[in-house]
Amino acid sequence: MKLAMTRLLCLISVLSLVSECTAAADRANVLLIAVDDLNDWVGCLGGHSQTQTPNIDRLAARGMLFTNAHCQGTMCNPSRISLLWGRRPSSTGFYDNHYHVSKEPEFLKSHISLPAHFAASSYKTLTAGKVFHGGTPRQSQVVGPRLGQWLKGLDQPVHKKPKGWHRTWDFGPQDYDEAKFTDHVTATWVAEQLGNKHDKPFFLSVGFYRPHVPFFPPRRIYESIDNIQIPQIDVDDWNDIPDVARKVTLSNPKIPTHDWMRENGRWQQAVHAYLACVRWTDDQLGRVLDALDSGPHAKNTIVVLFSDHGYHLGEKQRWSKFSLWERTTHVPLIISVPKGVQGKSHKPVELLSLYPTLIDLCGLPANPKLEGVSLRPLLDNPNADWEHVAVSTLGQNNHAVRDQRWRYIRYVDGSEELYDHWADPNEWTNLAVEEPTPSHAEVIMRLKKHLPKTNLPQQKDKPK
Ligand SMILES: [Ca+2]
Repeated sequence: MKLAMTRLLCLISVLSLVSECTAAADRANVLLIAVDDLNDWVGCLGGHSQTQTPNIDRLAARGMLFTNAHCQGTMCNPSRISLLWGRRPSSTGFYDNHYHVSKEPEFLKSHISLPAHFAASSYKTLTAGKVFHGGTPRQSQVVGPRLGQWLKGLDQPVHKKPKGWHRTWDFGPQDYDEAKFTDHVTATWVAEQLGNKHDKPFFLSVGFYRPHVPFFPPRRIYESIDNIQIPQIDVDDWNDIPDVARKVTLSNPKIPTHDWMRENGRWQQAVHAYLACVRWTDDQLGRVLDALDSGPHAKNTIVVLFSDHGYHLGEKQRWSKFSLWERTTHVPLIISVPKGVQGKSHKPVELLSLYPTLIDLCGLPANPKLEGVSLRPLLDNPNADWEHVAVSTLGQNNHAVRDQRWRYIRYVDGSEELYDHWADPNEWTNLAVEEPTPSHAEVIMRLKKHLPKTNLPQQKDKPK
């Protein structure tokens, strides 16, 4: 009797192992697509009337489009560290672009990155292009092409630049073979992986470089767009913005000033080149989606597309990222789950939610160090009750809080801004004046409660 019981227990144990293995094999694959410096100039978000992104739009149509998604770090490195390790910049001290994860700063050694978490759960992890800023192949097992932001000997300078500008700042068409453009090479490799069979479920992360500077699209794409429309500005916009904002957002000497762009007649040309880069990247995304759809993983792959942050092209009379305004924090975010709900969610969400969302969707163990919340309730019902806001950070103790209607900004010196997106989508009228109306004061009180309580000093372990 005892022997029979032991055999039965063994059998149950073997069956449960088999069942676990089956469950693991049945797990969905993940295709995580990062686009560098893409603002909301995509068709399905309506950010610019001349943008053409048919492939981003078709991905949005088959999944959930988050129309009110925001980055946590307001430039490449802090945004990517935040979403790939699941922690706010204010909880890690990674606020700027200096600390490359390839040098493995001390803090990150005690945390598990998103791809490493998937690898620990028996996923095959693959990567190509720019996913980690200053990246580290060690976070993935299989590493594809990781070319630079521009290609020496192929990309040709377009402008003679003022001294001191960052080396990447240039814009205009390029004339070499399109198959040699960095994002084309990346897409080719990713498409090949998607056509292959893999012995385990996979986590494939891909990062497209464009529309990051230099805005260098193929000439064919550049010349397909004309009569460029530039963004609207209000010449009096800066009259009600606190002084600290000027210091925080206009003090970077490495990027062009709006005055330089205007005085040199370059505003329209830069917008033109940016639009062309967006279209070019969208073409490469199309090649990846085609490969997925015609390959063996079409029905069992979660697809995520996001940008690390937005971008100013003259809005608020400034350029690039590095601000706490909508134009910097607002990002495209699409999550397409096999057999999932299709639609749009207008709730405020954070890129910080990607890590917990993906491990939730794939049935992986939780990671107690994550600070974001899973977006699963909104993937099931885009209008579900949602008490969360989106918080973005620029340097120590400068934050923006975004809900469905308002943006509240508080800087380290206590200065504030408040914008009503229903009345003022360009954020021209700061409502956090000396004596705000009672209703505005109430909004400020409510949003203030979401400011991070922890504001660690900037990381000091700069890589050598
Ligand atoms: Ca203003």
